[in-house]
Amino acid sequence: MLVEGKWTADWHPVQATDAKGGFVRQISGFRNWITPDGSAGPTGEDGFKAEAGRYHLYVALICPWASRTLIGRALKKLESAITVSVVEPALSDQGWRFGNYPGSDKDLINGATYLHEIYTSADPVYTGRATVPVLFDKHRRTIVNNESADILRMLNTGFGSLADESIDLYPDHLRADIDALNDRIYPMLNNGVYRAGFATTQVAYEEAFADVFAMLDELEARLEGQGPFLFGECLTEADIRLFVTLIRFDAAYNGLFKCNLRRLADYTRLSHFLDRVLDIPGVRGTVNIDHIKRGYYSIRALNPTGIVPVGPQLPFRHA
Ligand SMILES: N[C@@H](CCC(=O)N[C@@H](CS)C(=O)NCC(=O)O)C(=O)O
Repeated sequence: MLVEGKWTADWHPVQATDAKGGFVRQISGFRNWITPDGSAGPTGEDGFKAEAGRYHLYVALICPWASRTLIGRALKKLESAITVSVVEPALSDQGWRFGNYPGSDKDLINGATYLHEIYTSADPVYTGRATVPVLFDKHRRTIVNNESADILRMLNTGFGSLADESIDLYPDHLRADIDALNDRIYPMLNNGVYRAGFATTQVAYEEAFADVFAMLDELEARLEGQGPFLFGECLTEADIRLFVTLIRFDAAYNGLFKCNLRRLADYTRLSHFLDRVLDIPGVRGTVNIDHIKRGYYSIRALNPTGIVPVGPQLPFRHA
C-alpha cells in the first residue's frame, strides 16, 4: 500500500484485521461526484461537470467492484463518453499493473506502469491501498472518486442527457428498499466471500462462510417469489451488485475463498438470474473469466504456487 505517497511493502491482500482475525476493507478516499452542472454531490467538492470525453475509468476485470462500474457505463450507454483502461489480471508486488496481457491495456492517459502512480499523481502524500475502480478527470488531472457504489450512482444520474435517461437503476420509489437490501447483501455476500477468503482465524472464516450461504439461500427464495430480478421486472443497481459476485462464485470463490458448501450452479433461481443479466446487451462484454481466474489465483498469500485451476466447467456462456 501507499504511505504518504511511497509504495511501502510487497502487495498483500490483508493489511487490516479486526480482533477476531476478520478481514477489514479500507474505506475509499476520493469521494467527489460528477453532476450535470458541476455542482457538488453528496460528498466531496464541486467542479466535476458531466462532459463527453473528460472522464476515464481505471478497472480490473477480476474485480467485482470495478465491474459494477463497467456494467453501469454499458447500461447507461456511456461507452463513448467515458474511456476505460483495464489493468493486468495478476496482482504484482506493487499491486495493479498496466501491460500487454490479453484483454489489458497500457495506460495511455497518464503513462503509468502501476495504478498506485495514479493515486500519487492525484495526491502526492496519499496513504492507503491503490484500489480499482478509479474514476479519473483528464481535465483537472485528478481522481474524482474511487468508491464503486458512488460511481455506479453517478453513472445513473450524474451524466444527464449524455447518458440513456430511459434507464434508471435507482428509481425514487425503490430507493429505500434498494439501500436496505444493499446493506445486507454487501457484508454477508459481496464482501462476505472476501471475509471468508481472507480470514486469518477459523472462527472468522466460519462466520463469513455461514453469512455467504445464508444470503444465497435467502436470495434464492426471494427470486422464487418475485423474480426475474431482485425487485421484480425492474432491473436496479442491486441486481448489478449481486451479479458481479455471482458471476465470480464458481470460478473463484468456491475454490480459492473456500466458499464450498454449494456451487452457484446448484441454485436454480440464482443461475437463471445470472443468465438473465448476462443476456442484457452490454453486460457480457464486461465479463472475462480468464482474468477472473488468473487474477484471484495470483494472490500468493492464498495460492503460493500460482497454479490456476482448469475447471470448473461453467454452465453459462461468457466472454
Ligand atoms: N470500496 C472500494 C473497494 C475496491 C476494492 O477493494 N478493489 C480491490 C479489487 S477487487 C482492489 O483494488 N484491491 C487492491 C488492494 O487492495 O491493494 C469500491 O467498492 O470501489
